[in-house]
Amino acid sequence: MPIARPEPQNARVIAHVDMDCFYVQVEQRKNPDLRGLPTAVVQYNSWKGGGLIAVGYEARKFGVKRSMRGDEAKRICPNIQLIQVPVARGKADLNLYRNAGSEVVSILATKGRCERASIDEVYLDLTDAAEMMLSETPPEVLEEIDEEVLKSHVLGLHVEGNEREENVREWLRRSDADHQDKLLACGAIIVAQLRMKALYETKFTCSAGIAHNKMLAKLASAMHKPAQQTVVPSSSVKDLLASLPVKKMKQLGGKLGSSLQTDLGVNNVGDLLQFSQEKLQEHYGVNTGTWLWNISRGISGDAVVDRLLPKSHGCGKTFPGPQALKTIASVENWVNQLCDELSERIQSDLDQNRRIAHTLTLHARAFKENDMEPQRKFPSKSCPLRYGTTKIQEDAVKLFDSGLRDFLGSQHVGWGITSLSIAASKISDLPQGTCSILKFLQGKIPSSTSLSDAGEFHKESLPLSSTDDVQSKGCTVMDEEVKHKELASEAASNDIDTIFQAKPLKRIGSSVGKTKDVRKSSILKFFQSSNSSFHTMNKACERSSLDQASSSSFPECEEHSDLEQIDEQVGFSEDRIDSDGHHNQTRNGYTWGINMENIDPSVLDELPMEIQREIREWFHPPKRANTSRKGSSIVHYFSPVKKG
Ligand code: TTP
Repeated sequence: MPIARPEPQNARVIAHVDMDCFYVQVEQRKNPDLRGLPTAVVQYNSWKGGGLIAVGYEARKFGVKRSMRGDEAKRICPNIQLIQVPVARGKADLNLYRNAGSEVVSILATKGRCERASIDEVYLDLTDAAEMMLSETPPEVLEEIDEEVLKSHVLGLHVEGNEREENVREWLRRSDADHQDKLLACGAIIVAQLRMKALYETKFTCSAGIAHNKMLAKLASAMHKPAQQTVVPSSSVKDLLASLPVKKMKQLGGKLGSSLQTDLGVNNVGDLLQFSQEKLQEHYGVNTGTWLWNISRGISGDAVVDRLLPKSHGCGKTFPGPQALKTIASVENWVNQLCDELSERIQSDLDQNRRIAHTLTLHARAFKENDMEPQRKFPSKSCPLRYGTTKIQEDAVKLFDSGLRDFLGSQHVGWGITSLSIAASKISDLPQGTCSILKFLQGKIPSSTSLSDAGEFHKESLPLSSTDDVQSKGCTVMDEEVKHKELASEAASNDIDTIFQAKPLKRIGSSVGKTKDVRKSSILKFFQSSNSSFHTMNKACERSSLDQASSSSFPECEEHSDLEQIDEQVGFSEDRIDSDGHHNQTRNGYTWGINMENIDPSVLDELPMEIQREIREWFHPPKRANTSRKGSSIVHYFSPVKKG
């Protein structure tokens, strides 16, 4: 459900940056011989040449589209190069693309708050950088303006033929412009610099939208692609929305958008202007009604959330048509493979980013033979997540069993599974203070060098209790051919913050004037002069996964049936953000702590003194447990408590 938030009082400069035909670019960088050739990336599935998931711009000229199969693409573009997505564990392996996305994010994140919205797109809040540029080196004092900036599309600006760049230059340097437009002009310069930097350092092009809020920036970034940027001055918003079909607007693609069309006769977002706020609230409730009223005026207060890491990890696989899974054994086989991947990814997240996931969710799509109640869907099921591949596999299989029981009800009929996915969500930072304990344990384990080597400890120390209220609605319904992007998005690379997050954000200062030095370096020129010396910057992720064989009782699972909400809540897709612009789930909603009551003193006493001290210092005031429970394992000692 969209959330209505008023715009902050002071004008912001927000950019949405989206990579161009991203997987194709990654493959072209890997194999420079592909550059300039019509290219598409296909899902490994060999049926009719596999499904296209990314289409390069050269291939688009021939009419090749993402919805096509490889065979069809070959028919209309015989020279097309079809590159298969790497495969691991019998399914697509997106690590190459995740890591490539991280490279770009690290560059884009240097000028302001950065929210990674999917595997290949980010939002940037450039307000501070733009304000600083405006006060120190406003566009009107720049001797020269970079060609890449002059190629910007400024909505509402009348441009013709050769005068285009001149008109843009004038617009950027208007001394009589209002403060908002001046900020946007600075934003355009900053974004062009970032895009150029990304190109030179990663060899990837991207497109961008620059506006006063996320909604408008996102709309704008898709308007001129590839390798271009579009600016949305406030004065152009009305015209932009007047001709924007409702279905093109994020959050209006589904039922709400359909209802607007059928119930209110609204086809374009601007058509909403004819309805009063009260009328819209009457139809859709106070929040959604207000949100609709706002968006029809280009108002959207969503904040750019500082987040470079995904809020969940997910992986899935589809089994279309005859490939449907029809036996428990075949389902278990796939569940195990998906869990293996998920376990590796969350372990890597823990090792590299010190983040733990708390909820495991399984979702499936299923059918029944001779279905008497076709409306009944396979319910998504969640439970607290226990670390360790074997445990995750056990729990996921139990979630599946539970879902299947509910799905079949009392019917004894044949069934088939056409898609399976699992997700780890409710990710939070590891509590402070655990570090030295981990180090201690590492030291105790011969030849251990990574956090994962202390796996037994972390696995046991991770939250296993179900005391946290499970809010996550589970996993995205992942169709590998159709929703591959979301799947990828949910699980973007984990090595981002170890490489970049610690970097202080660089400010734009007087160096802005240097734009004249790169006048000859527009993105077009890059392509003209580019040679084949592309180098791969991918950083191999150190990965490890530890299998945990110890048994434990199966945690209660939770059912989620509202799939629309599920789709919205998982992954890099827009977060729930509270009125202060904070991310509800992992930052402000709760923090993990340790319940001293649950720590068995006899175990505590076995730890070295400095570790004991550290554990005791976690608590204010330190409180010696006096409620030890005989026979309880270390699993219970560090169970999470929810702080009010
Ligand atoms: P997009 O940004 O939607 O598309 P794109 O980058 O390929 O092309 P454009 O220049 O038009 O933005 O998706 C980013 C990557 O995500 C894309 O390269 C491949 C992957 N993806 C899928 O695997 N399946 C999908 O259905 C979509 C939409 C994307």
